[in-house]
This record gives sequence, C-alpha cells and structure tokens, in this order.
Amino acid sequence: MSRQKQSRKSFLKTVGLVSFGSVLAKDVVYAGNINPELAKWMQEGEDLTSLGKSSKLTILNNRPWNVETPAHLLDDKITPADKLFIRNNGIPPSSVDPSTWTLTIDGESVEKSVTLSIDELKSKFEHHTYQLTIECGGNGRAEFDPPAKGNQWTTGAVGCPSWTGVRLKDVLNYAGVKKDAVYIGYYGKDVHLSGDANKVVISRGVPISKALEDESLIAWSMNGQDIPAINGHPLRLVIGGWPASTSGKWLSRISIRNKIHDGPKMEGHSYRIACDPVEPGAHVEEKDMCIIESMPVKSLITYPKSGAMLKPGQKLELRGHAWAGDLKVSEMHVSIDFGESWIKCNLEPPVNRLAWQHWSAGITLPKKGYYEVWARARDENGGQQPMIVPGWNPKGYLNNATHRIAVKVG
Ligand SMILES: Nc1nc2c(c(=O)[nH]1)N[C@H]1C(S)=C(S)[C@@H](COP(=O)(O)O)O[C@H]1N2
Ligand SMILES: [Mo]
Repeated sequence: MSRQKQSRKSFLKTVGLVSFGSVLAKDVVYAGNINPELAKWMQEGEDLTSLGKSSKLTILNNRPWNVETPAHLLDDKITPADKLFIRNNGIPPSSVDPSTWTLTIDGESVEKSVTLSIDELKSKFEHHTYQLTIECGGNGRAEFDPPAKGNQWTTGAVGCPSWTGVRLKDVLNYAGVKKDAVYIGYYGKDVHLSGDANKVVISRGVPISKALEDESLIAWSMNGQDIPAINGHPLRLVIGGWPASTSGKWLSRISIRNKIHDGPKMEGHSYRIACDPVEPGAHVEEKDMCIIESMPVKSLITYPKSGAMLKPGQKLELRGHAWAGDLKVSEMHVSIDFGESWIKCNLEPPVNRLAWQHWSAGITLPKKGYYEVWARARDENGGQQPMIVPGWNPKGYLNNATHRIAVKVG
C-alpha cells in the first residue's frame, strides 16, 4: 500500500504532474457544471499498472492518458488488454455502473428513438465476436517534418483485440433507419478537460453504409473480459479499419443523422487530410480538408525487438502483423538491403474481415555486421507501403511508411 503510494508520488514528480495539476485546478474554479469527479481525478495519481496496462508501454501524455505500445510488445496475435494503446481526448467517467448504463438511439433519421439497457442489448440481439484492428489516425505522426502538433505517436497506436457485442446494424434497424440517413454520430460519457459537463469531448461517426456492415460492433467485451475501464467500459463502438477515433468509448448515444455528422472533432482539421496533396508545412483551409475513411495498408515487425544480436550463421526469424483498412493484405515482403531487393514472407489470411494478418519469414543474413530490416505490405488493390514518410498533412495523419528495425550479426 505505502509502496504503491510511494511509486505514484515519484511518478508524479518525474512527469511534472504536480504543477500541471494546479493549473487545471485554477481553471476549474471558472468552469460551469463541473463533474464532481474532476477534482478527484486531478489529485489522484494513476500509473500504467493501476490502469491495467503493462508498465513497459510508452506514455506520451498522462492528462489525458495517451499511451502507445512498443512494436515488440504487439507480438501477440490477439492484442491483450494490458498491451492495447490508450488515446483519450478527455476524462474517462469515474463511476461506471453497467446495470444502470443506457444506450440511446436517436437523430433526425431514426424511425423511433429508443433507450436500451446493457441487459436489453444482450438479450434482444444476437452476439458476435470479431477480431478488429483499431489504429489511431495519428499513428506515425512523430515522423512528419515539419512536425505536426498532437500526440507524437511512433508506431504503437494500433491493436487488434477480439471484441464481443451486438451488431450496430441490428440495433440501428431495431430503432429504424429512415431512407434519408447519411451518417451516424456517437456520444460517450467522458468529461471535457475543462470540467464543463455541457461540453462534448469528441463525437465522431461513420457513413451509414459503414455503420451497417456486419463487423461494426457495439461491444461490451474484449478478449472475453469486460473492456478495460480506460478503453471504454462498459460499452464502446468498434469500427475496424477506420481511424480508431470512430470507435466511440463509454458509449451512451448514437444519432442517426440526415447529414454528415457535425460533432466535435468531425470538422475543421480533425481527422481530416488535405483533399488534394499539399507541400510540407502548407496551410490548408478548412474547406479543403476531407474526412479520413479507411486506413492505409501498413505493417509492423513485432519480432525480434529492434537491436537484436545474432550469432554468425544464425537464422533471423521475423514476424509481425499487416492490415489495410477495409481491404485485405495480399502480400508481405521484407528487405535487408535498404529496399534494393525484397524477400517474400509467409502471410496468413485474416481470422475475419478487418482483423490484422500475421506474417513471418526466416532469413539468413549474408555476413557479420549491421542490418536494417524493412517490412512492406501490399493490399488486395495493389496499394503498397511507401519506404519514406508519405503525404505531409497539417495534423500528421496516415503515416504508413515501412517499419524498420536494426539487427546485428557478430
Ligand atoms: N468517448 C471517447 N471515445 C473515443 C475517444 C475519446 O477520447 N473519447 N478517443 C478516440 C480515439 S482518437 C481513438 S484513437 C480511440 C482509442 O481507443 P483506445 O483508447 O481504446 O485504444 O478511441 C476513440 N474513442
Ligand atoms: Mo485517435
């Protein structure tokens, strides 16, 4: 108990939380409808372990929590709860009671608004389990030059757990989807960083066609357990293959909209790229920004860890995952000579649509010395990962450049 307190304290010190906390506390005095839990949140020290995460994950930010997973810790075929990244825009709800939690379906294009308890969701609709890849639209942002503001994700804002819940389409159809439906927008129960209960943290969505796909889930379970509190317990949307910002956490309401949803972080520069390519550093008008939909083809080397040492003659066993938004990955190659030549890898089919795929290769490095291993995936439409950072854009989204690791023989 006291050791736990001690480690929390020193953690607070290292990340300079104490002073940041006091700044926030001042803001709270002016905020209107303050969530009574906000003050508590500011005073309490949380660490990765108390959030149920591995202490080996990388903290980018802690108020709110933004945490990524080093590539070699994503080696599992099904991402375990303690290795799934965290991307929070606000403060998670502090007291969640699944027995009183409700989900409302409303909006201009709903036949009849309905509110369902989690028990009703579980009893009225068929349950489905899918492994679905979620990747933050800003994964890879750290490599853009000039730098883009926001969390400096490297490669680890991605994961592919197994999710159980009901199909979003079954619930939408139960309420009734009018012919003029265009989009859905989600609302969650997290609290705005200002503490103002009237402010919405983030409310995004997807076109109705994506919402009605079989794999779009309203999930209560991840890997057979409750979804971790920090990842959206007791209910979240899971929209595989699209920016994970569409997978609303702490889900309490879904609006069926007769226009493109216009909640916070749908508009402006958020989760959008320039419709036409722009030069690095360009200013782009809001009207020239387009919403990101399916994510681009990408892959990770999850074994070995970068920096591995091999004995001369020892085979280099490589493995990882590849994914391609709404598409399938059709081929996987690695290079040990900076892209001069490529070696074809074994590639498994996905366990279901929108799940990442596993690849492996066993290669022999020609002689002793230093090597880089580059990994490149190709999707079923022939789209391929670029070897350098592609398409600079104002907010630093969609960097799907090849992942590289270093290996030494000798
Ligand atoms: N209610 C709510 N849902 C949210 C967010 C949030 O801040 N609040 N962040 C979104 C973003 S930007 C991402 S990348 C994913 C991250 O999911 P995870 O934290 O479970 O990895 O959740 C999305 N859903
Ligand atoms: Mo995100």
